[in-house]
Amino acid sequence: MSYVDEVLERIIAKNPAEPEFHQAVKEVLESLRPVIEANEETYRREALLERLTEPDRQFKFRVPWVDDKGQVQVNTGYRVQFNNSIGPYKGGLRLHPSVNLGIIKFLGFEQIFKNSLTGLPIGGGKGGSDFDPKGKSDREVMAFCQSFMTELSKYIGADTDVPAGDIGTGAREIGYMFGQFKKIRGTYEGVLTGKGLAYGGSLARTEATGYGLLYLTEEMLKCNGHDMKGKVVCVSGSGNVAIYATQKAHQMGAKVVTVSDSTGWVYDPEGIDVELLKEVKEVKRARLTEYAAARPSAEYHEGRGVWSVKCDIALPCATQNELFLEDAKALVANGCIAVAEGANMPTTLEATEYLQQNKVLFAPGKAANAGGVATSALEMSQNSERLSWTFEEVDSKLQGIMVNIFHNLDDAAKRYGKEGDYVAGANIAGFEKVAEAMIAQGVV
Ligand code: NDP
Ligand code: 2IT
Repeated sequence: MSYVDEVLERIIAKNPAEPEFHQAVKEVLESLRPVIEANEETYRREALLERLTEPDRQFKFRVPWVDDKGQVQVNTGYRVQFNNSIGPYKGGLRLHPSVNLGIIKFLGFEQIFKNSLTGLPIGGGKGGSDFDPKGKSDREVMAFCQSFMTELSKYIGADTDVPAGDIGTGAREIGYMFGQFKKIRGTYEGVLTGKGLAYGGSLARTEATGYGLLYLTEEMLKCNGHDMKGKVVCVSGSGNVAIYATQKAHQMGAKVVTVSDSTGWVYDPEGIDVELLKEVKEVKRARLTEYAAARPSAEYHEGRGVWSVKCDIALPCATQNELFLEDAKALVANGCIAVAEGANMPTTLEATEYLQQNKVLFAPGKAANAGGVATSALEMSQNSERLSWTFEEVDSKLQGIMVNIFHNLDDAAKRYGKEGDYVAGANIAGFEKVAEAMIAQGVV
């Protein structure tokens, strides 16, 4: 049996209840086959794939807090420190009722390669909790965040592990967590990114993932004889990534006609009104029904359906496994030319394969959404030098990083005779640097 197949089999047997983790590992290892085969003896002796797929360590802890009625609630907290061979662990904190160890491990594993692709010195980690911020008062969110950080603070630090936002964790949650870290540890350090501008945050971090997604998409289109101008775009999600992807797409002359949340979706043929969307989602924390109620051109539909709308470009920006094979078929039938993942692993393996077979340009999340973590690393740099850069400075660095990522994965794909396969390109380019660092640092 090949080394890749052996490792895949062992991972499934060892971690049976973690389907998302299996999916992420399978995608990476499948596309690394040519690299592994070319170096099989060394990698086997080094047990490189076994070491790469086993986290350095993982923490699971109780998070008790008191709700507004005086009732004690208990959630589970996680932090998986996956790989720090190229820099301190770095990755977000997801707060969503679906969170479990397998989901945090898939996200942490993806983060290793994503962070490597940024070209910046950051390792891979991820964390979160099954706490649901939806419908909670600010006081309840603060109570949860303080309790979560009371435990998490034992494991993190500006030079060891630097968490950030993800689904359900935005500026409010990061603020409460930063306050608690400072109170417990007594140090003022850049231990979290995505901080408010008043206390060490970076300009453009809020926009970075969505903007970065569009910078990479535009470069991919350009290198394949297209551009963003005049394109019709379907976006899913309506959170941080979706909002700023929509804003940048509009700035580039495209028109975004859909957004969604976990209960329904909006079709707005005149183009999504970003200011209204921000008001509904960032200020009121309300449902998309409120967007539709305030916007005469918009139709609201219950359930899922974004990918049935005819578009040139699809940008899944909500969550994992939200674009299935039947969605991929609908996109191809409607003439879609490109799919770029704003979310982490939103496209199933079968859907990805179908899109690629049908010549749809496909940019995987670990490359396309790397602008968020890249700008987090720029926030770390600013914190270290105790300076703040202008919006333009950060934004232009972000743009350079995203263009560079695209060319790195394009080149890596070509080197292995897989021209245009950006999934393979991203996995290979991300892996090469991490593998080199792991081998150079010995068996640790
Ligand atoms: P937000 O919490 O701001 O928004 C998430 C959006 O996705 C919401 O519209 C939410 O709807 C929807 N959503 C979440 N879970 C589900 C679900 N199970 N089914 C349907 N819809 C769902 O998160 P972000 O925008 O920050 O994150 C979106 C994606 O981008 C995630 O995959 C995240 O890992 C990834 N990402 C985020 C980065 C960042 O910097 N924030 C960086 C790189 C990747 P509802 O409000 O109804 O729950
Ligand atoms: O998935 C991701 O890359 C993030 N949620 C951002 C991580 C970060 O450290 O900014």
